[in-house]
Amino acid sequence: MIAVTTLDEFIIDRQDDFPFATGDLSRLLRDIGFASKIVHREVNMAGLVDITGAYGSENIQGEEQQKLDVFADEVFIKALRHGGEVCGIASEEKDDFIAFENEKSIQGKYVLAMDPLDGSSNIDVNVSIGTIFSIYRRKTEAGTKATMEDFLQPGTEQVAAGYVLYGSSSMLVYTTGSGVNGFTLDPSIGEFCLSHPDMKTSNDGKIFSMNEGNYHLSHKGIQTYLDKCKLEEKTARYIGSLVADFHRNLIKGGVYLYPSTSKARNGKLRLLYECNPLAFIAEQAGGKASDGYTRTMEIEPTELHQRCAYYVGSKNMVDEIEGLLK
Ligand code: P6P
Repeated sequence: MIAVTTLDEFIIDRQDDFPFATGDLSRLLRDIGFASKIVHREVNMAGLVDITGAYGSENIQGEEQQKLDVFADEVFIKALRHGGEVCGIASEEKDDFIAFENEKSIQGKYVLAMDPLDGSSNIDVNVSIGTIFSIYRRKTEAGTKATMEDFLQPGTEQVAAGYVLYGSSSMLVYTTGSGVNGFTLDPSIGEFCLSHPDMKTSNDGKIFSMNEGNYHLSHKGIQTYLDKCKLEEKTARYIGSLVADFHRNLIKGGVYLYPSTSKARNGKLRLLYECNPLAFIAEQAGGKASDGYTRTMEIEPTELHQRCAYYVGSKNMVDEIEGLLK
């Protein structure tokens, strides 16, 4: 029997690194791991059970909700409400944030922002999809209902962030500000096991990831950067699923670009539950994330679902993009 470190063991071991940790964040991370296993199971059955068809209703993004979107949203909300560690949740699938009122949750020290199933348009074509989450300490007093103030915090205030990638295998990758660690789900024992300790990304990379259908809609500096990538014979890789593209580039080196365009003035990606959590991971792994002018984690949020341009990955590549935009 090979010795494996499960996610739960790792979280508890690392809790000792935080002398004042009361275990609340540890329990919250374990609740996220638990909910991820349930979503993993449904994602892996998607082809078999009639839950891949479009759900019919639309979310705030005006996108048709795939049934798995709704399922994942409900699984995480139920698990976190039951766990009682968060007093509120902001979700891509919900127009407004949820402020829990039950006796335990209203005392919760944290709030969570999430995209429960990003890239869900890829579900019925069997492309990897992912969950992205971001955790903050609440600003308002424990025992009161969460308010918008608890959610509109810059990314620098995150206490933890991570993602789950439902791919050829399911992985959970997270940081609490002391490095990045990756866990692979072993379905035979139902545990996420430490498979990628202390993940680091290279300063440079050969991979650039962008929907080049937006080339002519993008800033001249972005066009120059893309032209340069081709002259340098870099590799174009774009799956159309942020978590999958981000994860590949984190491991192999590379940069993901979603610029603001003449059609989408503020880009497409969401600051709170897509850009900030992955920016935290990227920086903790030695990479960088910005909107081309400002460090992503220093952008002051003003709306729950606000969008921002996003360049994330190998530091030197993001630096080069910023140089061309300035
Ligand atoms: P486009 C999926 O909808 C998503 O939010 C990301 O996962 C993905 O990288 C991006 O949008 C794809 O957008 O405009 O290239 O189809």
